[in-house]
Amino acid sequence: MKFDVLTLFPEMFASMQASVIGRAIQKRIIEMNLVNIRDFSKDKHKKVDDYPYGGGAGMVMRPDVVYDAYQSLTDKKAKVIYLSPQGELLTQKKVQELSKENHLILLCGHYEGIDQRVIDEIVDEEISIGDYIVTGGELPAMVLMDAISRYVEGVIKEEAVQEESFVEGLLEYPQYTRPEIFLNKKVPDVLLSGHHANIENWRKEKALEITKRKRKEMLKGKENF
Ligand code: 4G4
Repeated sequence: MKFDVLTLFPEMFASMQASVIGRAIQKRIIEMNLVNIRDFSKDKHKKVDDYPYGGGAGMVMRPDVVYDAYQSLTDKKAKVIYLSPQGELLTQKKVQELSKENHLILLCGHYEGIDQRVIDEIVDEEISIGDYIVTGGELPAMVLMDAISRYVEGVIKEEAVQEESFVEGLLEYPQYTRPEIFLNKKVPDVLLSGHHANIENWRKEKALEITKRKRKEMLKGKENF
């Protein structure tokens, strides 16, 4: 999977080099190409934003600079995703769908966003990672890349991805590791029993119980559970 990222703050993506995604990048399973939108400003002060027509607070990213940054990428078939609070809410289903692409271009906005004309011209999908605002599209882009990368072969153990579908549509069952007794609390006996069918049943029950307690609305239309 190749990600091209159009951003004013390429340094923010250094944190992707750590942990699981960092290893996938080293293994060349994931490629992250950072393009600094500011490099495409023709202004002597490298300006990329300007006042909004019609007035109002804040600044808007200029369409010509963003367009030139996009045009510097040569793959015109790659899907372009704009991370924005107005986008379609990201779901695990959407993440899985996007993981089937070979190449994605992620467009990160700042200030009050980007001039609508260039969005209409180059963006295929507008995605939001949740109903809240952050200062730029970079953190949402990193969330999206991380979530997608987990589905790319070789990034994480296949069992780990499959375990999630075992309790699909439910919250996760609780996890335990050593020591067997911690602060006078013992690990549930069934998990030490080695009885795989009982363990599976216990985990399904717990997943259901936790979902009922924390996220009742997730069970709507699943009354057979
Ligand atoms: C585009 C337009 C995404 C990008 C406006 C981006 C939240 C999300 C931004 C803005 C973002 C999200 C500055 C309002 C950058 N905030 N929920 N901010 N704003 O996915």
